[in-house]
Amino acid sequence: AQDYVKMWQDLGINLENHDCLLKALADIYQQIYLSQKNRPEGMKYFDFVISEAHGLRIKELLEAKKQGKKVIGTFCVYVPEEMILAVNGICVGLCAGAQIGFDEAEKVLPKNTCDLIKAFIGFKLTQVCPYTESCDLLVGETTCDGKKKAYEILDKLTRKVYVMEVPHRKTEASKELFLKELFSLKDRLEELSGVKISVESLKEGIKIVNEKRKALMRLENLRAYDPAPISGLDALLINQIAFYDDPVRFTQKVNELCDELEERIKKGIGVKPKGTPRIFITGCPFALPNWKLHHIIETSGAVVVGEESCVGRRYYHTLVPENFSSVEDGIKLLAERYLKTHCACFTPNAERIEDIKNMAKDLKAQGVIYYSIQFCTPYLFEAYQVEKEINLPFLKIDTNYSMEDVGQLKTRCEAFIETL
Ligand code: BJ8
Repeated sequence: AQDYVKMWQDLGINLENHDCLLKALADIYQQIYLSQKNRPEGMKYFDFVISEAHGLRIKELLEAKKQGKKVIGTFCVYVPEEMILAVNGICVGLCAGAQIGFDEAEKVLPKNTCDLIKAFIGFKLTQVCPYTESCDLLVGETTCDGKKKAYEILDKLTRKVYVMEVPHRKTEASKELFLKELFSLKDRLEELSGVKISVESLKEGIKIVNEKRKALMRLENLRAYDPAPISGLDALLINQIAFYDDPVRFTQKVNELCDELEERIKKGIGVKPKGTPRIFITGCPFALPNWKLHHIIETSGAVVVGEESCVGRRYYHTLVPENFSSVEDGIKLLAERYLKTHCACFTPNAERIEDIKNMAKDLKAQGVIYYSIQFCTPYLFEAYQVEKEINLPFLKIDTNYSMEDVGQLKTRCEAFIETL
């Protein structure tokens, strides 16, 4: 680990803050993840990736940078990773899921800001994230008001932010606007990397990301079995790692794990007994290391079988066609694909409700838990319509990253699960 210290120092990491973070993480991981029973063997790789999240992976990024590759950070699943790969870049998701640097963050952000935003600003202000520090460019987007305004501040702090406009409607005009934005992003990425996107490189980027999404979809489908072959916590972890691991290696490891899960299903092996109540979660994203709700549910006698979330289905929902003959056509296909993501920042957003219904049915869920991060207006508002249209027992959870309400949430989840 000694050479990591030097690496972190060179990146400008605040070693004292960073040490506290790593220690806290190791403890929580032990307590939440490693204490689970009947985990698949294939989870060993993902445990390893987590243990080396600030070590080996950062080393890989820095080595790639030495060879001229650019590292590009993103905060939202509307930013096309395929285009980043097409300029030979590396894409890393930077949303943050821990209460770090909140005192600092609250000096620059309103108190009533969602914790996801407070966390990425807090991570920056306390200099604890080697990913943020490794990035050559941070791509923000105009989704919710909080993020939009936070990127202005993040740019003051880093001078590296580029914001792409994401429309809020699904009209023809909005589609045109989004397409134009992807062309502008292409220019920015080409300028940064010195690499022009070609039909071949775009196809290659699309292929890599398609394979990753297919593997994640395969994993989701396997969660439909009873007994569930994998815990919701482990599936969540894999979905979180999808945002920063090497995509080709990651895909291979997810597929290997899925092979194992298929074997388990054949033999009737599960993480919990057959007949364990099955919970489906919908709502805000779960940025790493936000494991709170899954942990509460899975220690309350249920198993989480799926997530309609950006760390979940909204990330891997649709593939991009791989046969096109110009860069322009390829980008058009990307724009179409990305606008099939149904985030609550859009209005109207009825497709999201359809997605939730279909997923809950496919995954044989018995109850839906609606998760929103406190002060997240878009998802809090949509809860009303989702509840009205879902014909399943429904529990709404409005929480934040603190551990203060864990006892209360556990009581509510237990009571809910008992009724299923
Ligand atoms: S596509 S969900 S990743 S915008 S939780 S910061 S919405 S106040 S994260 Fe998101 Fe893209 Fe949509 Fe997905 Fe704002 Fe809500 Fe906070 Fe949120």
